[in-house]
Amino acid sequence: MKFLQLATLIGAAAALPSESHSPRQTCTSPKLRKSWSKATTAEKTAYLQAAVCITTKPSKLKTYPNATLHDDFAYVHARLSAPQQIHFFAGFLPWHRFFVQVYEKALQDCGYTGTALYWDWVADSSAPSKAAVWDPVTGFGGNGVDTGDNGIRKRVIDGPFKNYKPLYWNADIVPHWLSRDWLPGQDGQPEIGGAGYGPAAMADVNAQTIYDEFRGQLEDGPHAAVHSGVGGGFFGLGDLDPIFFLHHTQVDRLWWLWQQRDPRNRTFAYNGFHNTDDGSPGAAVTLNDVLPMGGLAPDGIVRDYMDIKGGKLCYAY
Ligand SMILES: *[C@@H]1O[C@H](CO)[C@@H](O)[C@H](O)[C@H]1NC(C)=O
Ligand SMILES: *[C@@H]1O[C@H](CO)[C@@H](O)[C@H](O)[C@H]1NC(C)=O
Ligand SMILES: [Cu+2]
Repeated sequence: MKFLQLATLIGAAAALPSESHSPRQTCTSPKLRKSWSKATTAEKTAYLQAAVCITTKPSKLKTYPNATLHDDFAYVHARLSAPQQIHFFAGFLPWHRFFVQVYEKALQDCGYTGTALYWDWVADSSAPSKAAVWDPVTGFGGNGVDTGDNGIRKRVIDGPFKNYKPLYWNADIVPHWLSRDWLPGQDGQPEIGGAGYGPAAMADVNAQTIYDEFRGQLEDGPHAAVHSGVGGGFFGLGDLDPIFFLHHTQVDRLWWLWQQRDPRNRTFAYNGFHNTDDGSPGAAVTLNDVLPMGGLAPDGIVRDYMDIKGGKLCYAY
């Protein structure tokens, strides 16, 4: 009797549809990704040291004589944005999930033993300029200022990246200092905005039940509001500010939270159309679509980046 019950249970578990999508049950100890404000000082220091290491290591792609590995990340992100292969369609979420993973590996190659960390800007939305991520010692430094030596751009003058000179601006060679230009506090809004990425904004995004509608509202809404709130090189493709990866790890976590509301239906939920040069909808997306990584890592397949504990991934939030 006891054996029969057990056999029935095993049979039922094997029949779960979610199981059939992840045949490789290799993710036995997923690594926890924490928020920056919950990480210890030692963890934050180790992360920042490795992030600085990436800005000093020579380029892997050799796109320019004095390019660094961090410049490679900026270059690939900008290059894949024209024509648009990574934003403004379904592929936005799996591509950036993959990009964060490639960066996490680069941090580890620089001696970091932790995981990607995220900036929980929903939690910080009522006073974003006070967020722990801007700390000059245990964070990424603060707003840019007019120093007169950075063209029209405000220059970040504190924190670990004050001496980092990004090579690219939108994949063009434009050496300049890292720039930020926070949205001023106005109309009852705190500095760096906040209403666009607070709990109410996220509730609207989370109300979407169709993958590509969720993706579109998250990308065009809170994700974009953080980019424009921080401003400067973070506004567009400009700098690929190192804070980018904390921002996109948060976007990744918000997608995962949405998937977790109905994991059987949503873990592999993926729909929508590719972009085309003339703006008309392209081919329908599929889980077999390629995720290009421009030489930073071998290209991936969307299906392998849908489940954070399956395919090519093994982490938790
Ligand atoms: C890289 O070379 C350019 C000149 O081509 C120079 O303007 C820039 O400052 C250099 N960057 C670094 C980090 O040395
Ligand atoms: C899964 O999605 C289908 C189609 O959208 C829907 O009919 C079904 O109720 C969903 N299942 C659950 C458990 O929500
Ligand atoms: Cu992007």
